[in-house]
Amino acid sequence: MEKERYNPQKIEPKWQSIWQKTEIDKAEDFSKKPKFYCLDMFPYPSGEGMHLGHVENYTGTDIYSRFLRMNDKNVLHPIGWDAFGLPAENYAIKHGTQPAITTEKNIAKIRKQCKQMGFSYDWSREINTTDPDYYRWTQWIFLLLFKRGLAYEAYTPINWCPSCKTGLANEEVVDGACERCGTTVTKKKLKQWLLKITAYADHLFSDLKDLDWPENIKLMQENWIGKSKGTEAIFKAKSPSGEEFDIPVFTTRPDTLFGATYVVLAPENPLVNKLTDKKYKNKVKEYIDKTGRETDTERLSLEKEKTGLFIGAFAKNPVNNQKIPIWISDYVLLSYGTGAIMAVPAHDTRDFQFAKKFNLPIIEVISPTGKPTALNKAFVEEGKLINSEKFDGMSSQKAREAITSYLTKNKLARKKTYYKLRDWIFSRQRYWGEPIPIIHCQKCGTIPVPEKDLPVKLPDVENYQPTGTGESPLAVIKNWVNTKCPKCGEPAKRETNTMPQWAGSCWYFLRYVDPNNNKEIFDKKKIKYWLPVDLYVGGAEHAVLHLLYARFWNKFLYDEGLISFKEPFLKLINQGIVLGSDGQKMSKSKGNIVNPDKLIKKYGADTLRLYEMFISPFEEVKICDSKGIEGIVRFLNKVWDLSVQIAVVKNKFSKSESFPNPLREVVETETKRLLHKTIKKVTEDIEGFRFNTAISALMELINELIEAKEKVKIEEAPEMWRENIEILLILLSPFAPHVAEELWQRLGFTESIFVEKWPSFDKRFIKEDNVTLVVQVNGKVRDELIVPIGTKKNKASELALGGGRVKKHLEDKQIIKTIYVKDKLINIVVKE
Ligand code: ANZ
Ligand code: ZN
Repeated sequence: MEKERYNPQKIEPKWQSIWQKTEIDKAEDFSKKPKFYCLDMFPYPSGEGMHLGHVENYTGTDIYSRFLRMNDKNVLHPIGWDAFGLPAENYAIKHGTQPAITTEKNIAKIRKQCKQMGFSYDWSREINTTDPDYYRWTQWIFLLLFKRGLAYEAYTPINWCPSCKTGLANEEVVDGACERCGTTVTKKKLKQWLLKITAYADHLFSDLKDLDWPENIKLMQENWIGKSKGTEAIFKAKSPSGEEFDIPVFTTRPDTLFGATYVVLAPENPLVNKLTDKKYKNKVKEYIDKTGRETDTERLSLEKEKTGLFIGAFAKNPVNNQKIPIWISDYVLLSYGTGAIMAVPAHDTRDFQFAKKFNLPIIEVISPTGKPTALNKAFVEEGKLINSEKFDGMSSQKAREAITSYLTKNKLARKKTYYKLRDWIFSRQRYWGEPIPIIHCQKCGTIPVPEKDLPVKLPDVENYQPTGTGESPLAVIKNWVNTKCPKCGEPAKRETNTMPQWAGSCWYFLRYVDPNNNKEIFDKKKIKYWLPVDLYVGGAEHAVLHLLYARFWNKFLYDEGLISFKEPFLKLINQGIVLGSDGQKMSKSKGNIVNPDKLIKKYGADTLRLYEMFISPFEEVKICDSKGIEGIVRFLNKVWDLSVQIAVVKNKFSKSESFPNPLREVVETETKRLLHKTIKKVTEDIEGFRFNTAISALMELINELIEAKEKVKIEEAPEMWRENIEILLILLSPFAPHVAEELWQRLGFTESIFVEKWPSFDKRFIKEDNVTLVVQVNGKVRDELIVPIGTKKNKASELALGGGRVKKHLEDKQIIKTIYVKDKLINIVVKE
């Protein structure tokens, strides 16, 4: 009979449909077993389908979920589609196909791929952010935010992408360019919806410390939120007409107050109008118009040539009543602190550049030694105070406190914390997003759509082209826009802006526990059982976008009493990025894209899974040259062949004495030891997401077993061989579920391998890395001890003295010293 070869194309679809039918991966609400919520960042279903980064992410969590289920956990491992956003819309503009239709097609494609990969999702919980039954609740949360004053409209200059023709959130502007298309972002004044994420700045910042997240992600969020503790000081100013105004300035360096030689207002600061002298008004207006188009990044740049104007007014430095001029300059932002600064050119780089250019006085007040130096650039570090009257000689740190409290007594200062975080610009002038459920009535103003009228469905349109005027394509659908005011019943108009692509993902992890509920957003009891998410895995590119927004909504829903946890994702792991064989990012233009479909077709999903997990540690960069894949193929063939051979031996010669093979006992002991070592290794490696080393342990195991077969035939020790192969298959099953399941069945099991218990290892079989230590008393060998390699002297002598055989040689004798030769001997020297 010809040997049957491993054929993934045959067995993989078979098991996928069986798992589908038996619903083996279903998560059970309220099960008594301990729950574990293992979440993937859900994909955007693009026309390209899955890429290798998805495969990597989802294989990792699939291994982990399968492993936990076999360890008797009730695992929630769901998937869904984050399907609103620009690509579907841009596709529609190009091809005229409705985004809803393209999206449906793309979802079908990626869903199929997920199934082909054998991912053990609970498919009964699938969600889609563009489904009205889903976005109804996104709109519902928006209305709740609106009711609490956390969603508001403002007419402000916003980031505008001239290519996407839409406003952008600050988080979507990367180095001055649009996060999506790379076009340089400009400013545009538009009426916008904003979410008051700043109300949560404090909690978003401080709660980070308890999260088991990669440090770099936490740091990025910290920097983005930008907590800054400092002092707000009042500079009294007089307008040309003699009116008095307070100019509050925010500074993190109140120790430098005596060096403040002028004040700078942001050009847009309302005080500018009040303080500017008549004869400067025209120039000031010109300057404001010119700078109004610049982005914050440009304005703060150290490379940018400083510009500015004196406005003809003066202020008083609160520490010494010095009269100092008031200027305006674009390097001061309206949106940060108080929109005004005290300029200390000696100790701040921008102020130094500005003072040099406009010939303003520079007074050194901090020196490294406490003595004046020759400044040729700003000295920005801390030091000792000089030129600061009674504070001279103090350290910066002390002086910050002392000067602040001195001014506070005179009501001229207070301690203050500011955040860099800005409110979230939440409206987009595009079609393919959730409609903002608001109605504008001439009489009643801004009126929320009543809850019973949700969802506000996206109407079909013919033209998806953004207008570029700042209106969404929805604005021209007259029969949709024109509606009645829910309050007074008079004709009114719908809000035509849509929500940003991040809206749906702000809360999707909550919906998975109750995806079909059409009475309420979710059943609180189910939330209580499943949440928070125990493990969240996805790409690091979401550090300050999705991950910040989702934390914000979670905190809001917590405050509303809808959920009882302040943080949604307890542990976060980022998979490493997958690069092409040339070590470059995969892209069409470079022609280095490796398509998972092709690999599945050629090698099967199990091989692809193992291959991606084997290339490098999970969190590290992976270079995908598909050379290593042949090694995986060989490995699976070995497992296949050995299992099939064992499967056909039907205990014929069990423990047979007719084969007195002298090697049998030795081989049995050796393989047992290796088996248990492998159980330990694979278990611990899966727990630590070290899939690559787990796989190499399995490879080592199969190689050793094949060698052992040369010494002891299967017929000679069928029980040993069965035990070996059964455990090997169980250990392999989370990584390569199809082949493990198939071979399990061939071994004669009628139940799925995934209902098996994960094996535990027996310590006794695991050879520790020990050495024999000779124990001497006065140079004579009296005992031997087995100790771990590298045992320290203290521990060794403690063990040596405790042993009964040594004790009797020590009785009544005084120990003078012990000599220790690590890993060899210990000699106890006593007085005879
Ligand atoms: C005087 C001073 C002296 C400053 C010195 C620094 C060094 P962070 O840490 O980022 O919060 N600042 C305050 N508001 C500003 C605004 N709206 N636009 C531009 N700059 C502004 O930075 C706080 C510092 O940034 C403040 O401390 C202020 O300059 C400047 F030797 O005040 B400092
Ligand atoms: Zn009305």
